[in-house]
Amino acid sequence: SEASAKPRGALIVVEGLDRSGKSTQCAKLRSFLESSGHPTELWRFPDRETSVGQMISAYLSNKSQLDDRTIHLLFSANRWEKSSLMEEKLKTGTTLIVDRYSYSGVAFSSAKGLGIEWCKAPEVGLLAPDSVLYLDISPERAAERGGYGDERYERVDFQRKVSEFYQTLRDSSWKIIDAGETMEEVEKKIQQVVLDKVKECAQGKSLSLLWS
Ligand code: 2DT
Ligand code: MG
Repeated sequence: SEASAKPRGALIVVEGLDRSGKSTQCAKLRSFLESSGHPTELWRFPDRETSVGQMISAYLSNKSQLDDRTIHLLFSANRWEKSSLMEEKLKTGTTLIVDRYSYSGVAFSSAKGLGIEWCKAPEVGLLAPDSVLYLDISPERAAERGGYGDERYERVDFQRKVSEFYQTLRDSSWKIIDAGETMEEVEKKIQQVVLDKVKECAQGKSLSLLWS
C-alpha cells in the first residue's frame, strides 16, 4: 500500500535524571529535525493530559497518595494508551522524540525497592526505541543547576538510586551523552546520532518491541 511504502519515522527516546537537560535538548532536536525536512513530534511521558495522566500528575505533586505498584502500573498504562497512535505516527513517516519512556518507569520504581523484573513486565510489547539518548550527569551536578522543584522524586539521594538502575538498563540501543558539556556541544552530539538513526529507519530498519 501507499502508506507502507512511505519511509517510516524514528522512535527517539531521551532519558536522564531530573535537571539533566532533557526537555531543553528535546525542543532543540525537534526544531533541528523539522528544519532538516523531517516531520517530527515531541512527546513526553507521563502524558499528563489523559485521565490516567491526571492521576499521575496529582500523585507527583503530592495531591494524592498511591501504593508503589499502583502508580507504577498507571505510568505503564499511560504509555499503552498512546501506543497505537505512536505506531501510526511512525509508520506514516513522523519521527517521534519522546522525553522519558519505559526506562524511567523501571528506574524510578526499582529505586523505590520494587523488583526490576516486576517493573519491566507491564512494559513488554511496547514499541522499542530506535535510539535511547541518555543525558549523563551526576545527581550532585544536576542539583547544582538551579535546584529541583517540589515534586516527588526530586531529591539527590533518590536520584542517585535512579541513576544506578538506569545503568543496569543500558543496552545497545543506548547512546550515552555527557550532559555536563555545554548546551551547544550536547546539541551537536545528539544531532549527529539522531540524523544517522532517522536515515536508517527511512531505509527500512524494522520496528521492534520491548523487552525482547
Ligand atoms: P517529569 O519531571 O519528566 O515530568 O517526570 N516517572 C516518569 C516515573 O516514575 N515513571 C515513569 O514511567 C515516568 C515516565 C520521573 C515526572 C517524574 O515521573 C517519574 C519524574
Ligand atoms: Mg520533574
